[in-house]
Amino acid sequence: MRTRAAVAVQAGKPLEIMEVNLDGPKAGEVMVEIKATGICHTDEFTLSGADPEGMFPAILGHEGAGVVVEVGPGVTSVKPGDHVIPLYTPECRECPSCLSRKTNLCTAIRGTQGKGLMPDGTSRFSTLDGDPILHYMGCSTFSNFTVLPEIAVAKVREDAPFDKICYIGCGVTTGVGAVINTAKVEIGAKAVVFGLGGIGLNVIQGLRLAGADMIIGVDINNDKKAWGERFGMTHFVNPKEIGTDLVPYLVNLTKTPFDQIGGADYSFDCTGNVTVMRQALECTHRGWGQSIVIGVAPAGAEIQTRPFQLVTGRVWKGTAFGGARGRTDVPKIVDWYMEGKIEIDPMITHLLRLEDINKGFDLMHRGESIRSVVLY
Ligand code: NAD
Ligand code: AHE
Ligand code: ZN
Repeated sequence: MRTRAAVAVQAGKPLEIMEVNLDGPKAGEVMVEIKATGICHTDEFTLSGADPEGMFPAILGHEGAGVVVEVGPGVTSVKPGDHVIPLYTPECRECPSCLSRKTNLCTAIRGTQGKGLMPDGTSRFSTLDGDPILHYMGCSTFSNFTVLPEIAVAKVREDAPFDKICYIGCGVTTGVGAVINTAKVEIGAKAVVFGLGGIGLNVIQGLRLAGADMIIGVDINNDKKAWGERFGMTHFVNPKEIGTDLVPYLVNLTKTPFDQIGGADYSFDCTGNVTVMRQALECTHRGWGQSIVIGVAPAGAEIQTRPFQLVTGRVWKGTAFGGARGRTDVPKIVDWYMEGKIEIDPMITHLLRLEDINKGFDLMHRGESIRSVVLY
C-alpha cells in the first residue's frame, strides 16, 4: 500500500513529506494506522546527525498511538481494531533479558532495530521508485501507517484519546518511570531535576506522585519555572542567574538544621548534556544519593567525575523508557491518565498537521513547546 510519511532524507535537513510504499505485515508483525505522534527530543537528536546509530533515509518518530489494521501470520496478542501504543523497547517475555526480571531492555530484536530493519533484516518502507527507507527505533510513527513486530505494541483501552496517550509512548513513561521504577523514590525524598522539558516535567509529576517533599527544578530557560510549578516543583534554579557554582548552591539548598551535609536523595538528568550529568551526580547526598541519567548524549560525548564521588556512596544509574516493561506497564499508565492520577493534557502545547511537522522541531529548538503532537 501507499502511505504518507515525513522522511528524514539526510542528517541536518528538514523532514520531507511524501508518499511512500509500505509492505504488509509478515509473520509475527502487525500494521498500525498511527492516529497521533509526539515529537521527542530524541527524534531531533537523530535528525541532527548526533546519534551514532542514526541512518538515512529513515522514517523517524517513536511516540505514537493508533489502531491495528492488519496482522501477519502467527500473531495472537492483538487483532485488527485494537488500540495500541508502539514500543521502542519491546517486551518479548522470552529473551534472557526479559526472563532475568532485572531489566526492561528486551534484547529479542535490538540488533535489527538498531540497523533500521525489521527482525527478518528487511525494511517494509520504500520510495515510490523502490529504494528502501529505514525504520527508526522499531516504530517510525512519522508515517500514517507503519509495520511493527507484535512484541513491540502495547494494547490499550479504547476510550483513551490518541492525541494524548501517544505521549505515553515515550515522554510520560520515561519521566514517571524513572522515578518509580528506576530510582524507586520514597515519600519525603528531596530531588533535583535538570532540564524541564517534555521528560523533566514528567519526572516532576512522578516525584509528586511518589510523595517527594522537595522537588528542585534546574533549567537555563526561565519560562520553565511556571511549567515546573504547574506539576509540583517546589524550587526553581537557573544556573545562569545564581552567581555561584551550581553544585554547592544545590547542596546548600537541601541542608536542614539536622543535616548540614546536604545533597539530594535523587537527581535526574533530562538534558543529555554531560557537564550537567556530572553536576547531577555531585549534587546528591554523600552516602546514599542516586543520580539517574535520562538524557541522551551525542556521539563521542563521555561522562566524568572523581571516583571519590562513588567511593563516598553516590550512585550513578541510567534508564531507558523509564525502566518500563512496555506491554505490561504501558496499559497501566494509560489507566493512570484516564483515572486522573497523572496529567498529560497541559503538556501538549501544540497540535500540528503532518505537513507542518518541521514546525514542531523549530518550536523545540526555540524552547517554546513542551510537546508538539502531529495528528493524522
Ligand atoms: P526538551 O528539549 O523538551 O527539554 C530539554 C530541557 O533541558 C529544556 O527545557 C532546556 O532548556 C533544558 N536544558 C538544556 N540545557 C540545559 C542545561 N545546561 N542546564 C539545565 N537545563 C538545560 O527535551 P526532552 O524531550 O525533555 O528530552 C530530554 C532528554 O531526554 C533528551 O536528551 C532526550 O533525547 C532524552 N530522552 C531519553 C529517554 C530515555 O529513555 N532515556 C527518553 C526520552 C528522551
Ligand atoms: N542510539 C543512541 C542512543 C539512543 C538512546 O539511548 N535511546 C534510548 C531511548 S531515547 C527515547 O527518546 C533507549 O531506549 N536506549 C536503549 C537502547 O537500547 O537503545 C546511541 O547513543 O547509540
Ligand atoms: Zn523519546
